[in-house]
Amino acid sequence: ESPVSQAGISSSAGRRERVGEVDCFELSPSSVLKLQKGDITTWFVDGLTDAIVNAANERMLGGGGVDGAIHRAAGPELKMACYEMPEVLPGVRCPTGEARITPAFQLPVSRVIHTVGPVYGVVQNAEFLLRSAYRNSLKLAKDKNIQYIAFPAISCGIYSYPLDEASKIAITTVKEFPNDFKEVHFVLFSDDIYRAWLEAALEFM
Ligand code: AR6
Repeated sequence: ESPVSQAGISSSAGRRERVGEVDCFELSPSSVLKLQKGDITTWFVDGLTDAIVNAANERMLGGGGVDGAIHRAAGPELKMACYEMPEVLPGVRCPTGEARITPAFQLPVSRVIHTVGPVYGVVQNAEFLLRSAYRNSLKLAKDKNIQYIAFPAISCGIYSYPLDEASKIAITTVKEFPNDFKEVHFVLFSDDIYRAWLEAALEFM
């Protein structure tokens, strides 16, 4: 029995391949989507053309969850770099749905892309804003010639986006992006989130 059916997930995707702990799906003949469980602060490919995405807040000065973990691992220079980003409104360096880029300092990747997902249940257009957060992160990465990018599950912690909806949005936004990245990764912190992403990838890829 395959690991997929053992996990109780309806199997369909012919283009899924499991390599070690990583699930791989073809985005294009030269581009792969990869899902794995893990800690995004230790993820890297080459330290030159790679970036991780941070699920930040509009102030961009750190916080809990993955944001706190990324700031701790990057060191205090990251907060200084964020602080220097211009405010577009008082206290707002990155409006919800947009993205900003900084160096990564002590992290093993070359850059950190900071994006802000919606707080679920507070705004009407949460789906649009979550899509925008993924899409604007991908656009910024492409502008900066990033070849390898890793996302966490934006809005799925403190901002409490339901996992089944968030995973569909994340996977379909990456799939629909005209991307020529070598690899787009999701590094997912817990079993339930990893399972939701795997189900969405099996359904939509
Ligand atoms: N690696 C990968 N994923 C992680 C890690 C990690 N090291 N740590 C946590 N996660 P959250 P949000 C997962 O709450 O919902 C912050 O205070 C976590 O399990 O970090 O977008 C910001 O400053 C969850 O699946 O982000 C904002 O104020 C996912 O990362 C607010 O939280 C996102 O959870 C943003 O809330």
